[in-house]
Amino acid sequence: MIPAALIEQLRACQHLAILTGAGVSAESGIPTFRDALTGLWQRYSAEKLASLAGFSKDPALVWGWYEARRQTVLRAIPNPAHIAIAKLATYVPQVTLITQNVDDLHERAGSPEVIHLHGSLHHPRCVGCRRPYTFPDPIVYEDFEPIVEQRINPPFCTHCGALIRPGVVWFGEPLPVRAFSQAEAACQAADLLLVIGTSGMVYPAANLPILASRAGVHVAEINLTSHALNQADTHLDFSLIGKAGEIVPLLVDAAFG
Ligand code: BJW
Ligand code: ZN
Repeated sequence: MIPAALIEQLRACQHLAILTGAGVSAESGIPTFRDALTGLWQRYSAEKLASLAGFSKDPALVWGWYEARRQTVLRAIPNPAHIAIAKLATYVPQVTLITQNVDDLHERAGSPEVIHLHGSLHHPRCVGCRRPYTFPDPIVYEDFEPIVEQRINPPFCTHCGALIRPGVVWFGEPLPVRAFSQAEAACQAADLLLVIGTSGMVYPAANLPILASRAGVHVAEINLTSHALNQADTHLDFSLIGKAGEIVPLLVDAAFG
């Protein structure tokens, strides 16, 4: 059941900010990080696989893991949550879509602009000259078993010969400065912030709902389980519990259908 007050606020909204996390892509078959049993950090070591120290120690292991995840994403398709979010841009005058996800499912669902706070699986770069690296064709390996710990030969830069690294933000690394400042500005200037499918445990992204609520922006959470955004001082105006792929289309239809 979608609260009538939220439907009204969405309908009247001039600037909508949306912050998404792994839960929005879960129904496309992409594992989240912290969900019990299925979360990536339940099965794999973040220190070994998602840190610069881990990459420096064993780049082939880290590349195997990221390549398996990229292959999973290439085979995945946007779900009704991505599609309903993309539709919002046609109804609301200004939409700022901010994602912590490293997949491209928002783009493939048709969202015109996406702010990626934690980078992308699809945009690796050189650790030396920082030039972007383009994956060779064929992009999809037919015989690649996704999500298996297997080593692959890391790519090297054709310009300077240095190692190529996955284009994601690892623990202890700064977020892209422009992306984060755009996200901060939007979360404080919007009328409404939808926080969809994130545990709100990773900083500084987890500060965005706090900034919004301090600026008087209404905040609505959509999640399988309520995290109350992990902050006693975040005023959550609405908490909609359920699958993003069901609730987001219901909300968009209720407001604009
Ligand atoms: C559904 C659903 C369905 C499921 N429908 N919902 C302050 C305090 C403590 C620590 C720190 C702090 N500030 C910084 C830190 C350190 C650290 C941090 O936050 N640690 C915490 C874990 C304690 N942060 C950093 O290191 C960041 N960098 C930094 O702070 O730099 C400072 C610096 C400045 C200047 C110079 C140098 C440094 C970087 C963080 C990078 C995070 N990277 C990752 C990996 C990306 C690469 C990869 O993919 O491998 O990003 S970690 C991982 O978590 C990934 C995600 O984007 C991120 C957030 O996860 P998300 O999306 O919330 O997923 P889950 O799994 O946690 O939650 C899923 C949710 O979906 C759940 O709520 C489910 O219920 C829900 N759900 N199905 C609806 N169908
Ligand atoms: Zn280079």
